[in-house]
Amino acid sequence: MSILERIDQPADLRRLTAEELNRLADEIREILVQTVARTGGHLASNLGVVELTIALHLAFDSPRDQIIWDVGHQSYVHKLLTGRRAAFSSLRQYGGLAGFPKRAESQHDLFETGHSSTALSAALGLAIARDLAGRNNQVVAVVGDGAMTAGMAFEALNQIGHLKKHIICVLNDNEMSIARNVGAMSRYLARLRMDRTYTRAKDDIEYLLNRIPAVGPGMARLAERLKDSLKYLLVPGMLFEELGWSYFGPFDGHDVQALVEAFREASQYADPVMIHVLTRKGKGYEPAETDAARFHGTAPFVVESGELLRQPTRPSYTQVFGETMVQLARRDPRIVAITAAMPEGTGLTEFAQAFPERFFDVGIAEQHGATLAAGLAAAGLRPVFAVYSTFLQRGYDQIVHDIALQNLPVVLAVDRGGLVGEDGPTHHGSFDLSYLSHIPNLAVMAPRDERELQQMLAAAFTAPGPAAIRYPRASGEGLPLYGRDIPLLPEGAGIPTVPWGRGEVRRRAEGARVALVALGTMVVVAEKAADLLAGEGIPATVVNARFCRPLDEELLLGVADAAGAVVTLEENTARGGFGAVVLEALSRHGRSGMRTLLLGLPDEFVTHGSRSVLLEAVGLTPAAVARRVGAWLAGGPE
Ligand SMILES: Cc1ncc(C[n+]2csc(CCOP(=O)(O)OP(=O)(O)O)c2C)c(N)n1
Repeated sequence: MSILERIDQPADLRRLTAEELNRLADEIREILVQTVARTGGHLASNLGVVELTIALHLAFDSPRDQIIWDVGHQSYVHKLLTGRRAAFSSLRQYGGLAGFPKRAESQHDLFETGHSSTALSAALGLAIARDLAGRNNQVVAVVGDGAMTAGMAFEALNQIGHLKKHIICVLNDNEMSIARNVGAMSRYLARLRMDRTYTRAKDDIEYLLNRIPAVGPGMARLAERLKDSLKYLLVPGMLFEELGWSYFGPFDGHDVQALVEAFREASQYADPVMIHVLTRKGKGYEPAETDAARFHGTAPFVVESGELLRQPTRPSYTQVFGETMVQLARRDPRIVAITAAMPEGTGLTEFAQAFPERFFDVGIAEQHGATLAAGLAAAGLRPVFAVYSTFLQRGYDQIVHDIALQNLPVVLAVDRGGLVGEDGPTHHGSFDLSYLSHIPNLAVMAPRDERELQQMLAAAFTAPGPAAIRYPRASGEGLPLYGRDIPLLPEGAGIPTVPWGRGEVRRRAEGARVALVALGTMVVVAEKAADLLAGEGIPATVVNARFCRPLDEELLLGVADAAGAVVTLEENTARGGFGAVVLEALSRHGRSGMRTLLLGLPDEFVTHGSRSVLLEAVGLTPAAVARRVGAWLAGGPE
C-alpha cells in the first residue's frame, strides 16, 4: 500500500513520520505527472506546491481552518489529500473532478476560484464573518507571486492591513506567472529573495541599538528615530509591514517542517500575517522544471519526453492571430500589443520577440491593460489588447468608459470566445457577445475561419473607432493563409479587409424554409447542418453574419423575408448575445411576427469536459442543430 493510499483526510497526515512525508511527496509528484500526462492540466504549479500543501494540511485543521487557493489551478495536491484520491484519474474530464476548487466536490473546497487574485478579498469576508460569530479558526489564502500583480490583490491587502484582521497569506513565490512574472512588485519580491542576509543583519543591528545607553530623554528619542530609519533599510518585507501586515520569510517552500513551524507561529498572531514562501515551479519533473511556462497548462503529453501526445495539424486561431499581428506590425509602426500575463496563450510570443519595444505585458491586470490601450490610442498608436474572453470580463467598465466613450481605435483581440473545454465554467468565453454588443461605438466581429480572422484584423486597423474580434480556442479550417500561402498585397496593410458591417450568404437554397444566421464558429456548423437538413428535404439558407455590431440588417431582412423563419446560432449564451441583437433588429424593422429560434449556450454555467463533448452536450453540433431546427420547423419542441 502506498502512503498516499493511507490518506483519506488531512488528519491522516499527522500519523506520518518525516521520512514518510518525504515519500508521500514523491508519490504525489508521480501521480500528478502520470495523470496530467493523460488528462492535460496545470502541471508545473502543482508540482511546485506539493510540500507546501502537505505543510498547510499538517499545520491547519481543514475544513475548520479555511484555506483558499488563489486561481485554484494549483489545488490538485489539495484534492489528493482531501479524500479525492480515487476520483483523481477523472480530473478535468466530463463528469469528473474539476481542475479548480469546487464547493460541490468537497467541504475542503471553501471558495471557488479560477480567475486570479480573488483569494484575499474572499479571505477577508470569511475572517470578518468568523470574528462576528466569535469563532477562532484560521483563514488562509494561498496567493502566487503572479496573482499578487493584480489590482484586486492590492485592494484586499490594503483593506486587510487597515482592518488588522487576522488572516494568513501564504505568498507562493516561484518567480513565474504563466510566463516570467513582471512588474515592480515582482522585482521587490526578488530583492527579498536575494536579501536573506537582511534577517541576520537586522538582528545584529537591533542588538547594537538596544545597547545604546539611554543618556537622557533627548538621546533616547534620537536613538528611537535612528532605530526607525534603520528599520526601513533592514526589515525585510517593509512594504507589507507598512500596509499593516507582519511579514515573515522567505522560507524554503519545499521544507515541510520549516513551513509547518512558520504556519503555527503565524497562527498565534492577532494581525494579518504574510508568509513568503519560495517554491520551484515544475519541481521533480525535469521537462516542467526546464520549461515551466509550457507546463503551466499543458495538453496530454508523453511522460518520458514531455512532448505533446498529439501535434495539431492545422494552425489554431491563436497562432494565426499572432502571425498576422507580426505581418501587419511590420507595415504599420503604430501597431503595439498588450497582454495581461499571457504572452504565449494569446499567441504574442513572436510579436514580443520581433518588436520588444512595442509589446507590453501588464501582469494579471486586465482593467489596467484596457485603459493602457485607451491611452496608447489617444496618443495616435494602434494598440491591440489580446485577452481571453473570460478575463476581459474584468475590463468591462474600462471598455465602456475609457475606450468606447472616447471612440478610441483600440482593437480587442478576444481569444477563447465560446467553450474552452477542460478548464470549465470559470474559463468558458460564454458572455463576451453579450457584454460587448450593446456598447456604442464598438464594432464586434467573429470570423467564420482563420483566414477571415486575418481579414477582420486588417479591417479593425482601418476602423475609425474601437473593434473587438472574438475567436475560439480551436484549430482553424486549414485554409490557405495570407502571408503563408497567399502573397500579401503590396500596398497598405497587406491583407484585404472584410467589407465593414457586411455579412455574406454562404448558401442560398432554392425555396428556403429557414435562414440559419450564424456567427463565428457556428457558421461552419450551420453549413453542415444545412447539408443534413437538405437531406431531409428542408432547404436552408446559411448566412455568415461576420458582425454582431454593426449588424448587416439589409442582409438579415432579405433572408428572413425570403424564408419566413430565422434561426440564429452563436457560441455565446443565447441570452443577450447575437440572437438578441438579431431579434431586436427584426422587431425594429416591423418583423416581430417572424418565427425565430435562438441557438446558443444554455442559460446556465456549462461544466468542464472536452470542447467536442461539451458542444454535443449543449446541442451545438451539426447533427444536433439539424435535429433541433427540423423539430422546431415541424412545430414540435426543438
Ligand atoms: C483574471 C485572470 N487573468 C489571467 C489568468 C490566467 N492565469 C492563470 S494562472 C496565471 C499565473 C498565476 O501565477 P501565480 O499566481 O504566480 O501562480 P503559479 O502558477 O506561478 O503558482 C495566470 C495569468 C487568470 N486565471 N485570471
